[in-house]
Amino acid sequence: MTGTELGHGFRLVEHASVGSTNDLARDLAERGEPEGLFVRADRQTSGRGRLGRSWESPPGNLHASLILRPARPPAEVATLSLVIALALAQAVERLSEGRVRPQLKWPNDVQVAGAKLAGILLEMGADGRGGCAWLVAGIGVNVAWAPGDAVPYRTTSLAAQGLQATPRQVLEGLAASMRPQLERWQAGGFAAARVDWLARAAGLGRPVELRQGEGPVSGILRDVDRSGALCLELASGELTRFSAGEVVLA
Ligand code: BT5
Repeated sequence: MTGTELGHGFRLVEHASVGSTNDLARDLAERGEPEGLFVRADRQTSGRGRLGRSWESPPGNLHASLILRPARPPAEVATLSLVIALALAQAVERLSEGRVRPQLKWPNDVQVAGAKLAGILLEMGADGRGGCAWLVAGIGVNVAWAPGDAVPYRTTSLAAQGLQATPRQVLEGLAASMRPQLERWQAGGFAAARVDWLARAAGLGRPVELRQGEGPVSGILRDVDRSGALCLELASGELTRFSAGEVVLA
């Protein structure tokens, strides 16, 4: 077993600079590392987002990847990004003593007042029997720095929200809020976290555009259902569920 005790049943290894913490965690997972290990780096030289996008990862921000071996059905595993984003939002709220109240944008963003604070990137390995052998949850939080005009939407950092913290402090807070969330997910899936998630949902009842493989779809964001799917009300009045894509709030 690798790492030192982080608390709440998690372990930690730390590096100064890596390509991507997800790559390190993935290698360890493939070599049999038990779940519960966070790999953290001060900076990443090729941090990534979803769909091959890059993630700006300067020193002062949190870049960490958690190895999990989820025991729920593989179709549900993607909902861990919703649950981890919820845990992160709770951790930030607690660290700020209630002054910062993050919202959640389906499926993987944590926002403050419409600006992106953090993102989650899930990567999984198959077990050859239709299941998931390992999952790596990459978590990037803008603690000290946000990219500003370098990206095509609004971003923010904890520092910009008036919260001074080290990446390690944010990770410790996240570990504390993540443990009960993971246990609840393990017992009841996303359905058990849904009410808490919706209480922080950004854009409920508002017009959104969902960008996805078959082209953009516009509608009113009505719900995220018990399976974690996004429910949009289309112009026809029809309610349609989506399991992947990117929500852009109008
Ligand atoms: C995400 O992707 O939001 C997932 C980000 C996951 C990063 C963590 S850091 C630890 C671990 N190791 C990794 O290599 N990755 C994970 P996505 O929803 O695709 O958003 C990516 C987009 O966000 C980019 O295309 C940029 O426009 C924008 N972006 C890049 N850096 C950003 C930052 N620091 N803050 C806010 N937005 C950023």
